[in-house]
Amino acid sequence: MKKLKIGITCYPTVGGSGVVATELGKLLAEKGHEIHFITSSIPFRLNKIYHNIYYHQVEVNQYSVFQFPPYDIALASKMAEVANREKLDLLHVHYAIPHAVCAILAKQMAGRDIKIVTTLHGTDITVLGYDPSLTDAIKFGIEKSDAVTAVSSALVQQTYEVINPDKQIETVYNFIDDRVYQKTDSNHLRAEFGIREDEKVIIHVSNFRGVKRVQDVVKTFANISAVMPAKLLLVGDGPEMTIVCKLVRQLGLEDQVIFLGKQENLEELYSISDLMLLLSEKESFGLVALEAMACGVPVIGTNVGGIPEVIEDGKTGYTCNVGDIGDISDKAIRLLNDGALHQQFSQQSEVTVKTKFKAEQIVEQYEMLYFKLLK
Ligand code: GMT
Repeated sequence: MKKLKIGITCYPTVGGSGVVATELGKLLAEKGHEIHFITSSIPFRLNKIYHNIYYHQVEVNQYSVFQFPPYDIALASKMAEVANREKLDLLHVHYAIPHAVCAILAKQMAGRDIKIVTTLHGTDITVLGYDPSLTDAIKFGIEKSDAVTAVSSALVQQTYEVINPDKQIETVYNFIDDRVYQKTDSNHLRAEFGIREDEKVIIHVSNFRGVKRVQDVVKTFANISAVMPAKLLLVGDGPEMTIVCKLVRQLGLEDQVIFLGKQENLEELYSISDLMLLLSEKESFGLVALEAMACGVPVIGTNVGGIPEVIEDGKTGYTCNVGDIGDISDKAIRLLNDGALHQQFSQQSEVTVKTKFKAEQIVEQYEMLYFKLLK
């Protein structure tokens, strides 16, 4: 199979879209392709040296006349420069705005028929798609890309509803590296965090934005801990943190809730957890749910966006209505109280990650798409 030269652009510092883009680049490199990350800083998941992964930094001119430094122009220029110098076959951009539009500009600047693949990740459509100052640019980015993918069928559907592009959009699910995300022996952490043997551990991981409804997680946990000994691990940080801390105090849960802030090596935290709660009001996929499932942790999520495509209701976890704290709590308590059911959900979660979301299969799906475009 021909080895390709692929430029990848993503947000390198935060969020699942950057994680998926970087993991994809790493796995493509392992298959022998040459990968060029064109980003504003080194993607944080690019944590080891690969002989065939290159990093090209986008530098933005801060000249005093600019009220807003022109990042988009700098990115497009860098993409065009790298595309020509390295003779890239294609640019794969993650997140529509501004990356897809920059890639189209770069293609024109480079003067070569370089192919553009755009992957939609969620908020680029479900939040930015409703902003009239961006809708037309998103539509343009989608329609002028050579191929467009979205991380769930729900996101494909929403893109047609919100943006109405004249373009075929293919679902390509997210994946995780199951060499990293698997049950590990991190039991020592329980004692270090002061978690007793008889306590159940509930985990939530997010960027603490309003859309994640972290307060619902705390309210659900209050109901759980009223009937069984339990601890809640809150992992991540963001705008809602102050309000969440206040709620924890109001509910008198300070001794049961452990705020961990941003963390790496999440597999160690998942491995001491019994249940994940992902109660977002918008979620195109829910990468953290997949990470938890890979470590054998069942997830209760909301039935919005792509979450029901990740969590099989009644098999690997449950899906509930947004804000229905009563139903979510009942299901959590039932699952945590029933050892046999929990074990069944836990095993099925691992199987689902290894089958429906198998990394090799998904990387192959992207490769097939690339080869089809370059035929
Ligand atoms: O969850 C976020 O707010 C971050 C956002 C991002 O752009 O990285 O995540 C989106 O992309 C992830 C990777 O495809 C998905 O797993 C998340 O579900 C999606 N977030 C939302 O749709 C809110």
